Amino acid sequence: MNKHIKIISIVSISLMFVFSACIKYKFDEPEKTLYQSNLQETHTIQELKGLYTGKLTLIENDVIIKGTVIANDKSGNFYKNIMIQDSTTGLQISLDAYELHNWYHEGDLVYVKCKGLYLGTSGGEVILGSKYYDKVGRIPEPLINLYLFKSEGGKPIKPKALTFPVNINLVNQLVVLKDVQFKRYNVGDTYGNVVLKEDKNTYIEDCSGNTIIVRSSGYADFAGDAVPEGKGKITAILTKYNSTLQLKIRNINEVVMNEPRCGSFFLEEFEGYDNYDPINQFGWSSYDVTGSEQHWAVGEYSNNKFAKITGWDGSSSNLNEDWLISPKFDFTGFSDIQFSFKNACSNHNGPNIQTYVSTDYNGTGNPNDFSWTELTGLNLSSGSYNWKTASKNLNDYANNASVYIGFKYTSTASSSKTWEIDDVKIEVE
Ligand SMILES: [Ca+2]
Ligand SMILES: [Ca+2]
Repeated sequence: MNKHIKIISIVSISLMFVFSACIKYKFDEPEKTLYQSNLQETHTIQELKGLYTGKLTLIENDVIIKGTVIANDKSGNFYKNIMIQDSTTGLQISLDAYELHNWYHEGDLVYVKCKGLYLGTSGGEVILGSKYYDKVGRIPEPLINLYLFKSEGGKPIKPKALTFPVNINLVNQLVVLKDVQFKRYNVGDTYGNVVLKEDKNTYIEDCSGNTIIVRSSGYADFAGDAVPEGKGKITAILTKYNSTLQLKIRNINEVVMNEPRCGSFFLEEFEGYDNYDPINQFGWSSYDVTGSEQHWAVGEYSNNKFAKITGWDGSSSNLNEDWLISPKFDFTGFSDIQFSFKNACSNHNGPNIQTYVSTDYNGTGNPNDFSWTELTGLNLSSGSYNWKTASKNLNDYANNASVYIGFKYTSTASSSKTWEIDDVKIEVE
């Protein structure tokens, strides 16, 4: 074979490979991803949602919507659904199929012929799908291409700026939240529950202490990643589950936190709490050792929230031992650790609040099964709900990776004060 023929043969064989690769790609992808270019939307997404009657609603007319894909199942954080968005709002479409990201990429333009589909709710939000008993369910895979059509000309949607207080109109849309950080107790922990494969909440805060949940699936490809320490921005879908606003990450590369953190090492003002009773959020836990009727809860006075407990039931005192236990603190790398908190109490007779530190507490158990060292000489309120600030250096705990602070409340059958705790703060150097 002369040299030229040899080269031509190689080129031909290479072209055959390229050609067959193209054919294969075409077979793999488009059979479920139908393109149809002559569709015209009749309704905005907002108008479509307006057709929901308050119960499972069949779309009987020729309603067509158009939207851009803002989320799919690529990272595993969204399961069997895609989200599309137009100029009015976003919409979850429930689809009974896997690997939806191979059909509906972020930025793809999608038309939905809604006639024959149903509107229903999930977590209080209107979504689009098929009928499943008396609820809205997933559109069966073989039927998807009767309703969803792709069109040329799609491009990724730019996230809208999210600020506090959250604009509820941005729910179901792609948003970006800037100058925020994960709450201290989430740092270094995982995004999702990879062991139980369950959803998990982590919390984002701004430098003024406003917070929002970041909810991540245990199946997400980033579920086992460590939550970053720094401050920065997060791009995600703003979702709402009943009254709870949540950010859902679609791609972990959209969490960019590499600036220094703002604020104190730790500050808890108890303002962001939505479960008042008992306190069991943001890494705090209440452990009720005795007197199950009474325990630590969030109280509020003059637009200020705080942790509160009393053994007084309105007519008599009751026996109680109740612990309010902080998130776990990692003091690795710090030598100067200043701890302080505000406290106030009622004028009743009763024991004072006691403050302890533990390096062996496991985060969930009965605190009496672990070792605690009492912090003494603290500046405590003498009554009339006058706030005092107690402070103490915790330098003895420098470089300890697991430190808990516990506020121990006790009352007896004959004496009980009301105690309040606020502005629990740690500064480190
Ligand atoms: Ca407060
Ligand atoms: Ca109790």
